[in-house]
Amino acid sequence: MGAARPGPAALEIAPGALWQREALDRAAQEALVADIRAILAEAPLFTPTMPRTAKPFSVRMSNCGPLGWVSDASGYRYQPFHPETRRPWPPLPRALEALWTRFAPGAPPPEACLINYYAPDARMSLHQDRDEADFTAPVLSVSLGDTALFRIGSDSRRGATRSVRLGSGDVVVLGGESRLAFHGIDRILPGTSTLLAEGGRFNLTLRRVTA
Ligand code: MD3
Ligand code: FE
Repeated sequence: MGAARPGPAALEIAPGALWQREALDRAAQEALVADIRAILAEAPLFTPTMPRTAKPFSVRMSNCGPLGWVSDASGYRYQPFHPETRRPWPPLPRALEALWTRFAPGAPPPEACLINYYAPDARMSLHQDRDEADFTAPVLSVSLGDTALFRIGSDSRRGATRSVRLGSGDVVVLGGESRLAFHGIDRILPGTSTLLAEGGRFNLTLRRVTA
């Protein structure tokens, strides 16, 4: 926050992955956080577990939109209801639909928004997102709160990777070849944003799930 950053042009951080720094100003970030808090009041953060090992994720999650991503003993999947309350996910806020129109013009409407919350010590190991039936639509990521050290490689786990610091208000559009790229969050840089009173970071990913 605060410090000047280079201009409005998107940077291609991997083939097809466009990083738009400070796409959202402070007021837009605050409005989105208010939307997220209202969603979490209806669909609380839950702690997903790994299918094989039952090990808990350090990231806590919720969703909005018709479908939500969950992980538990039965595996990874999209489903239309919260795993604990069994209630339908809250609808997608209009502001997120507008971001999709702005950054993924022409793509079919998003069906899921995964909400990831990173406490200062949370991380996400290198993985691919391949639980969707449609890989032609991009994934759109919005970062809110503390800066994260994000790593992205290629569609091979052994390929070279590049790291970038995702700040609050940054948007990344993962399309084309990058849609199946390995990626993860190596760490959160605590105390780098004043957006969230509790600290840490929200990441929102808008996704098309069905073909
Ligand atoms: C590259 N989230 O939810 S966002 C995830 O910051 C996830 O919470 C991270 O990886 C986070 O699955 C990274 C950037 C991102 C999101 C989706 C992608 C990069 C991606 C899908 C395909 C390729
Ligand atoms: Fe991912």
